[in-house]
Amino acid sequence: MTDKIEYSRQDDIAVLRIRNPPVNALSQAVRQGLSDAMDRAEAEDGVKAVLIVGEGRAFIAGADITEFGKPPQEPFLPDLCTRIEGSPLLVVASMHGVSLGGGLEVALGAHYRIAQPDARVGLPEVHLGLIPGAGGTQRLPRLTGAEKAIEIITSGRQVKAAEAEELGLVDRVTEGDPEAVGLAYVRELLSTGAPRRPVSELPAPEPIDWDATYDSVLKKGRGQISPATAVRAVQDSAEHPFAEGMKRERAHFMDLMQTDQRKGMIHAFFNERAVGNLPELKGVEPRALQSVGIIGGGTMGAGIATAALLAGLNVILIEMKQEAADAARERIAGNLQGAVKRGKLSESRYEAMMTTGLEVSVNYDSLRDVDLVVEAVFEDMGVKREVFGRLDAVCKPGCVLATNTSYLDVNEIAAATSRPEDVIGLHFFSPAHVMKLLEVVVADKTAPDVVATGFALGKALGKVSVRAGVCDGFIGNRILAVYRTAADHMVLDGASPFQIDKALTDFGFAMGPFAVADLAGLDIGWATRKRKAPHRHPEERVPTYIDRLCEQGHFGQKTGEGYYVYEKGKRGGTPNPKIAELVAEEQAERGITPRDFTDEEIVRRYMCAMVNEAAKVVGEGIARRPLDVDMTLLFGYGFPRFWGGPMKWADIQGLDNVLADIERYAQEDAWFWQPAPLLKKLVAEGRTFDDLNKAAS
Ligand code: T1G
Repeated sequence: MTDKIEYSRQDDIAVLRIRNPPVNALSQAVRQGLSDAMDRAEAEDGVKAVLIVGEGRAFIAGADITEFGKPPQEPFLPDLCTRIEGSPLLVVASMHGVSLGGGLEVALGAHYRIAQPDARVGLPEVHLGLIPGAGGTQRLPRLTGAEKAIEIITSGRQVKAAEAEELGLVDRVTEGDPEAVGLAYVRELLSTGAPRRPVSELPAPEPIDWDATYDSVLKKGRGQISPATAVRAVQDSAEHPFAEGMKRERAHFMDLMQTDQRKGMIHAFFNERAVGNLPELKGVEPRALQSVGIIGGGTMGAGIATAALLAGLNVILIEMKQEAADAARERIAGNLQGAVKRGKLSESRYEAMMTTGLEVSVNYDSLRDVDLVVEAVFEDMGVKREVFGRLDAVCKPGCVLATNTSYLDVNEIAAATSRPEDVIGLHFFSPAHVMKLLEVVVADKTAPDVVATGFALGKALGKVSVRAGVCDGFIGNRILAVYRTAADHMVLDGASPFQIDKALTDFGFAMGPFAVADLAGLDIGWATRKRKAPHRHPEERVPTYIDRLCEQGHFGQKTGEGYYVYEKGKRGGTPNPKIAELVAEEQAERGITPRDFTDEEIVRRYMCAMVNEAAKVVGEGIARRPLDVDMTLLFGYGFPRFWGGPMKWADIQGLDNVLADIERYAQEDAWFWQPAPLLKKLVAEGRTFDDLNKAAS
């Protein structure tokens, strides 16, 4: 037996304790150990029941994701679950922490299930581009019915113990040591002569409208295929005997295991964790972080304050005037009330945050004891430097001074203080208490422990923090500017903004670039174009048609008209007929004869522009690794998670194919399509962006 399973006897009960830190993933050794331990329990005299428990903080977190993509090794998990279920002994699972994926499937193979009140169960395989592959799509519907099973599987959500008990997923919820309460439950079952209760022998679920369910899940998946596949697997549980259903589930599972979407989503899973592991921060202690000062209580400042309060930090928010300070307090209250309404925050904790957690002031002296200050004032260098000069005078030695600027030079801001080593960029994304991405922008003189403090704040706020160097737009906005320009060029050459938006939402983006521009406000892009105009390269193609709309005061959703026309109270907009006229005028001025674009070419150009600029960002060291770009685009820019990020997408396409396309496009516009040196280097060496990730981690 492997050392992953500790076998012990409590009278007539065999206890199988899984020991595979950190979360008892079902590695081959664990599967082998469980199988051997079941054999042993059935062979020993006097054993009437088996109790399965997990050591540490989780029952079982699921199959071992590090094994995916490698040849499967026996015992296969579905066989193990069926083997456990088929035991002549009474088998009970005592669940605590999380029981996810294969973890829940092992528990469903048991005859009874007891859980801790704070335990959570779920089948999150769709978040990995898969479906449950060890009987989950066959056993769960037999307990909860097809509709609820499909909701749980396609959402991948974690179900709290109380709800799981209501659904019949667990039989008992009892507080206490999982082994102790498990043993007591087994003894109760034995004393009452409770029968073995194989879930597979329960009646098949009642049929539902499978095709309608499949269609709605497919639509909701926005291009991701595994949730819809799960519907078909559950349908199999209703239409075939259990054994046949298991075969069909396995076939679906193995097909999905081969997909690019599974590669992309596993890439995202591991790199969401790896992105915060920076070699240069190993052993670097962050500074104390109990109280946070925020300068500016507009949407961004109030959002940051909300995130900090929700993380249990004390917040002192500074505004220039009492009226603005009061408005900021209202904004924060509104944000927190949203969390209360969603059941994420209790009324009592809300009251505590708004009374003792938050102080709003018009006096900078209130900041003298805070551990970190982040400013979210107007995006103007003069204003920022003035604020930092005041912070330098007021804040205690060692206080971290952070700017939330989205593109200004953090070195220049740091130079406004006597302590540039304490200055860092913390670029939040609006709404700051919702968006997960945080760019931690490291200036030339930023001290390592200040960088570590930026990451510590990000972790406390539940962010995905990415280290960025200083340049215009850091990582995300710099790359966005380029792929957005590629879209603008396609409009000038004949594609409509509406076709481009649709092609990209079909590719998996939540919104296309023009709908995003309407949401953010066309005035922002307009101001950026005016700011950059004096420095433009003569070869740059910058469309002006949309400026005409801005000059008329149309800035998108906030004014009711932009690329789209928005009706009050209606979601989404309809294409603005003015756009075609404005584009045609500019094409005539530029002597362009518009041509047709296929959706495929639109996506390809858009993605090649994104990857090319991303390769420059990595090559220049603005992003440490390609995975840092992937996580930036996933968590800040709505990039479809099932591709894993633009760099993973490029690896899957083949970097040689991407470079060939860029070189072909460069024949039309050599200035815009200058191939990134890093991309050319990797292609020449036959390496991938993932090879770089491995070398850098
Ligand atoms: N396999 C391998 N490693 C895993 C793992 C897993 N299933 N889950 C977590 N880890 C590692 C993780 O990479 C990290 O490593 C460490 O554990 C702590 O994780 C057949 C096929 C369990 C809720 O999708 O959701 O079963 O970075 O930092 O925030 O149907 O991890 O320390 O080196 O996330 O407390 C289904 C995935 C698999 C669950 C804990 N299960 N994991 O969160 O810690 S597919 C999942 C999680 C499956 C079957 C199918 C979370 C967590 P390192 P962490 P956490």
